[in-house]
Amino acid sequence: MQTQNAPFPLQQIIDEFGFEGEYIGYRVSNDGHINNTFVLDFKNADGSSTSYLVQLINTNVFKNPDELMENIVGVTGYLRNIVIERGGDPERECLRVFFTKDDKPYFRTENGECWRCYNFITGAHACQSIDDPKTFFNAAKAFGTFQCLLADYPSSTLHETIPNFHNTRSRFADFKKAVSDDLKGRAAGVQEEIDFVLSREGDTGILVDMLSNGELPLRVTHNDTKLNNVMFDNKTDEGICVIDLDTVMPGLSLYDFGDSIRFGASTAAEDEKDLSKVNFDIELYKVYTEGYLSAAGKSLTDAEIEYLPFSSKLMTLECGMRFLGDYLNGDTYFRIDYPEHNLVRARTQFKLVEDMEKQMNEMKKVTQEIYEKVCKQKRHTAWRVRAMLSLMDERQLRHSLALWTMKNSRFAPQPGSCEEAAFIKTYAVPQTRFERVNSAVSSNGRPLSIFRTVIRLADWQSRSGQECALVYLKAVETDTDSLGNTAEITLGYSIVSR
Ligand code: GN1
Ligand code: MG
Repeated sequence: MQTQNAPFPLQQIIDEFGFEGEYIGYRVSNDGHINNTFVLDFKNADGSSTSYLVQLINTNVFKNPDELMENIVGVTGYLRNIVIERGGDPERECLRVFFTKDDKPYFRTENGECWRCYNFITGAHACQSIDDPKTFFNAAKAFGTFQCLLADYPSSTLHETIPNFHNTRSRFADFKKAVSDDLKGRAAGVQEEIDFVLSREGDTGILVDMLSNGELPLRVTHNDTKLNNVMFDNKTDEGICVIDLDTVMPGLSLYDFGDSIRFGASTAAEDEKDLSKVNFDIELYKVYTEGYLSAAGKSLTDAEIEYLPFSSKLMTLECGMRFLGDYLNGDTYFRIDYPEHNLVRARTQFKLVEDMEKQMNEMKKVTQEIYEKVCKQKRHTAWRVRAMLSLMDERQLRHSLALWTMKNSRFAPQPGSCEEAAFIKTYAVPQTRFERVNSAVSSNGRPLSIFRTVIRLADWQSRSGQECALVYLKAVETDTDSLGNTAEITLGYSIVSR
């Protein structure tokens, strides 16, 4: 047993989390710049093996590990339920927090180190760069879906694990402080890079202001959507699980989109020294936009769509100024492998910003084109359905569903060959999970939400032999009385078959 040299308190980890089996060894898995991650392998009595992902939480970055883990326990539990409801494999499609013998989501060593443990996702891999554009498309779908799944998560229960994380204006203020403090005397050597940032101050407040003016909606977002924060299935290459949930907080969809483009739509690594190799790749931008909009586009507002290109540039500028600021501060935040590492990273980001600025018009054009292609039909349906909604109550919904099924299902009895009432009872609307797709104000001024769900009728193949899926929507109005109590009233349902 390699207990002696392990860079983690092995025996304590085994005791606290109650791992069984024989310890085989560990692998270092430090894809990120913040936490230290290890995979620990154990051999079970029956000869099989089990691996665990063990992480040393960076408490310099995450100052309040209790709040951090409360967020993650909440979000992972919520996602787990959805995966189970959808018939997926929760051990592979979401993270699971292991609890200690004292029922805590992490433990603290005598010297203050905080250790946590997750399930190790088997049969999957992370990607550091894009060899095949399909990978980027799959990452986009995974992040877009992640955002949709969390659309109804109670965001008020989430702690802000890093305050002002993507508040670019406040990041800019931090940067200016790093320049004026110049703790390591490095500023004079990087004046050109400093000026690059300072000349773009005007950009830094744009999204923040739109959020506070109500022009952009606050959502539950991931906030660190690097390509290597998705696990891809080894066989299908689908993005099966979004990881690194430390920064899941209320935020803008644009943060998630922009940060993915920053990292993934580049022709080189984040720390490539040869800047001639670093270019913004608009083809990859298109691929990501297509994947992201196919998963989340229908729930985005027009303003969100419009600012997708700008957010890509802004998130890249923000990350660059964070790297450069950390270089000036003496590299206290991001893990580095050599003294100039943060400076090298900052330079790649600025090169990408320049490229994006040059291609901004083209980015805007292709974004609109993709949006038209991917989302227009769905939007149109949503509006048409909204107009019909108040016409249908639940009984009528069941009725239509049953009739639709009779007409389309290969196995259903023909209309007339059985009692319609009995049939309707059999094919009652199943319990299912709705996702919010649109918000509006009802005619009496109350907030109105449109929810959507898909019911797959796997056993009832259609006459053409294809799997049947029913999409249906419901409208819910929220009523608030003078004491602030709220009640949700379902106004109506509508089916859109597909
Ligand atoms: C950090 O941990 P990692 O490597 O996924 C950072 C992100 C940066 C990213 C740059 C908590 O992410 O914000 O965009 O490095 N995470 C935190 O590569 O600061
Ligand atoms: Mg991270």
